[in-house]
Amino acid sequence: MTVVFGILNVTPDSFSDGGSFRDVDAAVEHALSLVDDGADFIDVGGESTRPGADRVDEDEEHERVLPVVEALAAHGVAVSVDTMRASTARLAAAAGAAVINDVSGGLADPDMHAVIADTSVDYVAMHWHGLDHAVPDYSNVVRDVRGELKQRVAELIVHGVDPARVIVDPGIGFAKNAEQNWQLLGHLDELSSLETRVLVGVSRKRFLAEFAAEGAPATDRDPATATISALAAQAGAWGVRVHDVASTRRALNVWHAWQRGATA
Ligand code: PMM
Repeated sequence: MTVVFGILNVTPDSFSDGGSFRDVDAAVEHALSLVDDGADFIDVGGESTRPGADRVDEDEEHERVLPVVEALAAHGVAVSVDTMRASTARLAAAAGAAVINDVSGGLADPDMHAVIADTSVDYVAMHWHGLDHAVPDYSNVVRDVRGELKQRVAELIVHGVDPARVIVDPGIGFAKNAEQNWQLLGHLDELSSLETRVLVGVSRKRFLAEFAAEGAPATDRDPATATISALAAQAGAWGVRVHDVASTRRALNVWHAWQRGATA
């Protein structure tokens, strides 16, 4: 069954304003409701990845993320940490995280791959082209993204990381326009030939606005997100990363029933 990562942003505009006990409680409560909805992992992020967003100070990121990781691990929840910093990855692994989700694939911090090699966590290497998300001149977006992800996996192997611990992610919406996002989704199966697991994150992203009512809040993009989750599963994705776990889990259950019918 396809794995679901439920998104838990511990940034000041969400649950946390710097790690006070009450904020940790609120974050844990929300995470547990996502687990109830069917999340397999809770993906804790203390730094916005929006284009041009200011980097969060290192200590600040640690203060936001680590108490939540510890609390969730104590509840027996499988935790992923969305970070581009090797220091955060190291401390998060020590605090009980099972996965490090690095949107930069190791490009933002030269120490990241060595830290991953030193720990036993699984590692998501996402396709990334810098903090500003500027769209490069791809010759063929599917081939280029696949090629760059292959390079990230090769670098991890050189550092001594078993590729069985690596998950690649095409980085939908990161340095890609809507048409390029659709090309990557439509050719998702081509990433399978990298022989790693594949994760896909489209949740509430801007290119889904056309499938929601005009001017509607981002939550209106959840049906489109859930549909893509099922289609990604069909294309061989190992996991999806979403805000609204309940609707994606239902869509995946439908896909699963369809699969059972197909193989009966
Ligand atoms: N997208 C965002 C943040 N982290 N991680 C992975 N692995 N894949 C993604 O597509 C991804 C990510 C940005 O989305 P958000 O700001 O809505 O969380």
